[in-house]
This record gives sequence, C-alpha cells and structure tokens, in this order.
Amino acid sequence: MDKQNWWQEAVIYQIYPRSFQDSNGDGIGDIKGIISRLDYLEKLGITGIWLSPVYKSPNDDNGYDISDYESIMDEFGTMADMETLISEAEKRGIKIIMDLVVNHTSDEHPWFIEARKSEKSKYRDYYIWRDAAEDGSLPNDLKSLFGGSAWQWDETAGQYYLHLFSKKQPDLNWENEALRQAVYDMMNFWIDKGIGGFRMDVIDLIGKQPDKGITGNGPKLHDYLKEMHQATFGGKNLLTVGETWGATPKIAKQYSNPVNKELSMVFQFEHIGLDEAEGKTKWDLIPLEISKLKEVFSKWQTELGDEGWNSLFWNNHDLPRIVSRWGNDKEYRVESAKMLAILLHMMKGTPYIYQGEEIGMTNSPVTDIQQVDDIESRNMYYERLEEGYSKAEILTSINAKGRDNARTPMQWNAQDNAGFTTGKPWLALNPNYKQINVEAALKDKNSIFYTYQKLIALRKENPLVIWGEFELLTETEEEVFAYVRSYRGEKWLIVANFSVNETPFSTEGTVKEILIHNYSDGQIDLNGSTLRPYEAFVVKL
Ligand code: TEU
Ligand code: CA
Repeated sequence: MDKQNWWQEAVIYQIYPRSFQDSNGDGIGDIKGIISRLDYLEKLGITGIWLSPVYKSPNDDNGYDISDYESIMDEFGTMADMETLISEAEKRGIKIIMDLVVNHTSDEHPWFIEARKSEKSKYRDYYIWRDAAEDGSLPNDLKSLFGGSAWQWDETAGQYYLHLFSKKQPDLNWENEALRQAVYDMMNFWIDKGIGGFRMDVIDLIGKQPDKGITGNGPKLHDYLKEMHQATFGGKNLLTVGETWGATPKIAKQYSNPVNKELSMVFQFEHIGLDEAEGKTKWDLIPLEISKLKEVFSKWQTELGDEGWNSLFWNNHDLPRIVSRWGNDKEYRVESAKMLAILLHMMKGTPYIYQGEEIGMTNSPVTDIQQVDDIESRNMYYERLEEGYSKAEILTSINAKGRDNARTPMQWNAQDNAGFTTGKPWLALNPNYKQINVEAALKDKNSIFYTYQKLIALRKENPLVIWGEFELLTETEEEVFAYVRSYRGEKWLIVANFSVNETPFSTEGTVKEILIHNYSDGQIDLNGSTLRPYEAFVVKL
C-alpha cells in the first residue's frame, strides 16, 4: 500500500449543513454559518470536512434528493459562498469532501421531468422504467428502503419507475452511457473547484439489476467505478469513500486496493448492525454483545492488510448518537463518550467524527410522531401502525434508532436555541443544550472535546497510529476491549472498559508512558488492576 496519501493521515469531520450553524435567522443552517465555525474545527484539528448535500433540492430527504447538482440550495447560500467555504477551509488545512448522490436524483431534476414526458426523450433511459405486468400489477416485489414498493406508477409516462428510496428519488440507470458521462462531467465540475474528494452515497447500489431482484453489489458495479475513477478523480489524489452497506472485507478490498483503481476506502456497516435482531430491521432492537463488537472490529482491522484501507466511524446523519447507543448518556456520559472515542481513534484507518460527537451530544427523544421530521422514521411509523404495532412501541424504536437523533441542531452555547439560530429552528433542539454545548466544552479542560483534540494530535504526531499493526488481546473479561498497535519496535496498548461496572484487567508489560486517559487521576497498573466504569487509556509499553 502506498504510504503517501494525505487521506490516510486525515481526520474527517462530517457536517450536516441544515443543522450546523444558521447565519441569517431563518432557522436553517447554511454555508456562511459553516464558514463562521471553521476556526473551531481548526482548533479541533480535523483536516477534512465531509459536507452532506448542499445542492438544489426539494428536500424530500433533506438534500439527498437533488434537482440540480451544479447549484446550491437557496437556503444554504450561493455558489460564491461555496467557493469561499472551499478557500477558507483550505487556508486552515481543511479539504472539503462533497457528498455524491448519484444512485438517484430528485423527481424534480430536469432529467426526470423530461424523461417522464416522452419515451423519445434522450433522458427517458437515464431512469429505470418498466411496464405494468399483464394484469396491471407491479413489475416485481422489490421494496423501497423507505417502505412500500420500489415501483411507482407514473401517469404521464404510462410506466412504473424504480425508486429504492422515496418516490421523489427515482433511481438512475447506470447502464446508460450518456448518463454515466453526465455524472462524470458533473464530478469534474466540482473537482475543478478545488474540492478534496467525494463521499459516495449508497454507491454499492448503482450496479443494480432490478429484474433479477439484485440491488447491492451488482455485476457491473466495479466496472462503473473503474470507469468513474479514470474519467474523474484518478491521479488527482482525492479522498473517495463509498457508502457500502453490504461490504465484507473481501468486497472492501475490491473497492479500496489501489491496484484496482476504484476508491480510497469504504464505509462498512457490520459493527452498526450488531444491535439489530437477525434477519429483521434496524428498528428491531437487541442488546449489543461486546464480544461481537470485538470480533467485527478485529476482523476489519486485520483482514484488509495492505490491500485496502479502513474508514472508522461511530456516527453519521443516519445513525443514533453513539453515547446514547453503546455508551451511557446519563451518569457516565463524559467517561463513556471519551472511552468510545479512544477505542475508535486508535485503530488503523481514517476516522470520521460526526458534528456534535466531539462534545458528547445525545439522542433527542420525542413523544409524538408530529415531532419527527425524518422521512424514514415517518414512513415506518405509519406502516407499523397498520401492521398493528402500538404507538408506544414504534416511538421506542424511533427514539433508539431514528435519524433525527443525529439531526437536531448543533449545540454551540447555553443561550436561546444553543446559538444555532436567532430564529425558529427547523428541528427542535435537544433540551440538554444548556449543559452540553461547545462553549462549556471549550472552558472545561477535561471535556470530551479535548479528548478528541488530543486523539487527533496523537495521530498527527505518531506514525504508529496510522500504519501500526493491530492485535486484539483475547484474554480479557468480555466487557474489556483491549488491543495493541505496533510499529517499528514500538508498542501501544489501548484498553477500554465497556461496562458501567468495575472490571478486572491484567496483562503483561509495564507502562512507559500514559498517552491518554479518561480518568484524570493518572496511575495505571497493568498487572492486576480494576478498571473503573467506562475507563479507557492508551499507554506506551
Ligand atoms: O443512506 C443509505 C441508506 O441506506 C439509509 O437510508 C439507511 O438505510 C438508513 O438511513 C439507515 O438508518 C444514504 C444517506 O446517508 C441517507 O441519508 C439517504 O437518505 C439515503 O442514502 C438516500 O440517499
Ligand atoms: Ca440560514
């Protein structure tokens, strides 16, 4: 594996623009708002921003339904603002990674508007159309990930079109060469603006074969990515990260082995599925088994070897807050948030921090569906009501897993609306912003923020964190996740107690230096000690 890529040493921060910082009091975060917070991000130490979509969009799925890839959503600002963001970030050593959503467009994209009008339009075949079956019924039983059939009857077209997400997100037909070329042209438009790369939304779906019921990992997927690489970012040393729900280590190597000339890395979701009941959906919860988490992470840490690269994340705009999920957002919020950060950031791969994670933001419970904005949660609510679930049951699932948990506005200070907006926020704030906010975190030298800052600094200063081998310690209590990183004769031990209880721990070796510790009173004895609730540390052996 080449060792010269900036993205292997990078730490990326994800911004969900709608919820980050409003600059004009309309209650919606915007690009000027982001620019005003770049100094904060520089202080944290991150070197890249993954910006969730800022393109023109009717917002059926908050920007993941794009109606014009080459202009900016009015609420977010202008193309000039976007160019300022790229250059202001650059001044601070931060690259902007754009969200590339090309599995589908909005149904309000001019391509789709033209496509549905006439079979003769050159855009018709940009999308996936099928006739009704003989008896008028659906082409097949493919389901949308947002509920219901994936086929929508279009009166004007006189055919069904495919939408793996909402009805307002028709799927693009990647078999059409002109469509592929149009996507590459659009990517080059952004590359020419000086961006640092792309995060590729549900990219593993573009090789779909709907008639065969194949959606993920279709037969032509990798051909398309190789073609895209060559036509756009190849040779430009950009970061490209694919969102690939179905990736195994073997598949991840196909994508990210540099010799294959596809992507830098992918987001794999195996760890994310561990609290879902087998064969059910994300809404059907089971408790997390730490042993499974260890198994999944060590598999990914060791199996890619030199033939691929990992991305590391706990959170994004689709997932509940990690401290509420696998930490403890009550008594041990600070300790457990730091524990989770230490555990993840000392692994091999490129870490991603989702906005607010660095101050330990928590899930934001709702008591009624009217408080929910997210299309996925809303669709599921009405579908399950019909299936006979109780409102209470459904709300329990939404509070645990709903996407709005991650989307409540960023908590900047203890003033009105947490300093996010002077107007009415588009989505209610988490009421805990008076305690949990950036201003308070910056004032407290023991805050979660400074743990993230320190972890980023350790990564920048120590090649071991980037390149070192990973080895899981297997002789520990179930709740203790411990591993060793080694590089050129140096060894670091990382220990994390996943339990609210005291847990015994012992291993061979002596501590040469404590590099980071989530309890402030320093002593660490490796030969027979007791870890405190959620205690975590990194030591040089
Ligand atoms: O997410 C892909 C995706 O499959 C999600 O819908 C996922 O199933 C669910 O959110 C897990 O909780 C991407 C984007 O990240 C998401 O925000 C978009 O809604 C979706 O694609 C469609 O573009
Ligand atoms: Ca605004």
